[in-house]
Amino acid sequence: MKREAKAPSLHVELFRREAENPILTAQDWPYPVHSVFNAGACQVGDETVLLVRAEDRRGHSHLSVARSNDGISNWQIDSRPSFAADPENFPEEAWGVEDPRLTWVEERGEWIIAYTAYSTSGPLVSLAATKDFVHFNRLGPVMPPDDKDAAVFPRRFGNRYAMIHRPVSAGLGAHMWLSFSPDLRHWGDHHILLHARRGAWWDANKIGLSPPPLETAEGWLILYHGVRVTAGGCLYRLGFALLDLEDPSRVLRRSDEWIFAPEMTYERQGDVNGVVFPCGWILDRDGTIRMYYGGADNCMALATAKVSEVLDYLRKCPAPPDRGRKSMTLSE
Ligand code: BMA
Repeated sequence: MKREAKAPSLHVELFRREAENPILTAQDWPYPVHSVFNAGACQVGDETVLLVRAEDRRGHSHLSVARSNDGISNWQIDSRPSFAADPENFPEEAWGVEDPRLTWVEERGEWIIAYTAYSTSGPLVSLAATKDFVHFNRLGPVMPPDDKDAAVFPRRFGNRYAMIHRPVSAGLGAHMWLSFSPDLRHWGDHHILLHARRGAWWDANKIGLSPPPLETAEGWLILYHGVRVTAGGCLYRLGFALLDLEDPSRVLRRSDEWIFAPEMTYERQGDVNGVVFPCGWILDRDGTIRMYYGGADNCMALATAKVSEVLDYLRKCPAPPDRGRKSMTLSE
């Protein structure tokens, strides 16, 4: 794919695109796939590991492990699907597995993968665990359809794990919810976390968590995608929120403006035009956030930001009016 320079903008851009973008395409795969996008990401020692969604020519997706020392180039990609759908044992994976989010859970000594299992009744949230990205242990489906865009927090609150996810209610929008579990298997105490806005807003029609929550000194950093339905199709853009560290149901800040949007050809044109879709990010020791994102449901790209600049920006963002759990009800 042709490389291109980014057009100048008068906005302050928090994320800078990698010059080598797109960093991974279907042509890099060691076996035939149609497209690669929406990878989960983590750092394992000296290696960056991506768990990449690869779509085949049936339209079904599986997950492929790709490893690199610099997180940009020389990817070593597993020679066959690393995590393939297993519909015989897990019927909810009938139409594939998609969009993984990886969370290192220190007390368990393993990564918890939240992914979309595409069942014949619609997409739902499933969890799996791995210690090495070679062996995967499924915990099974944890939310019924339609539900996706899920990630587990890296630590418990009190005795309970917490997960953000995105159920869809017919005709009433698609909002981000927070749920709790004693064991990662049984989830409850569901309540709404962030609403999709309405009307002209960039995040009017649907919102969903993008990468897993990132712990910072000032709160859980949340990057989410907002969808606006236009005459030309859906536009997927990104915004920030900040949650209270000890009570993640308290939303401290939310950006009014989108902070990243499809601009480059590899984001504007693909199987689904106008999509930037990160499922993974890595915070490096020097304070750099590496955001790995799918471009136009077609390729993988990378953009970086300084976490200090992101937090400076969020400090200037408004505290949402529906801040705090007390003001929210299940019937909202
Ligand atoms: C969402 C998800 C993503 C996809 C995006 C744009 O609903 O299914 O996997 O990248 O739509 O098509």
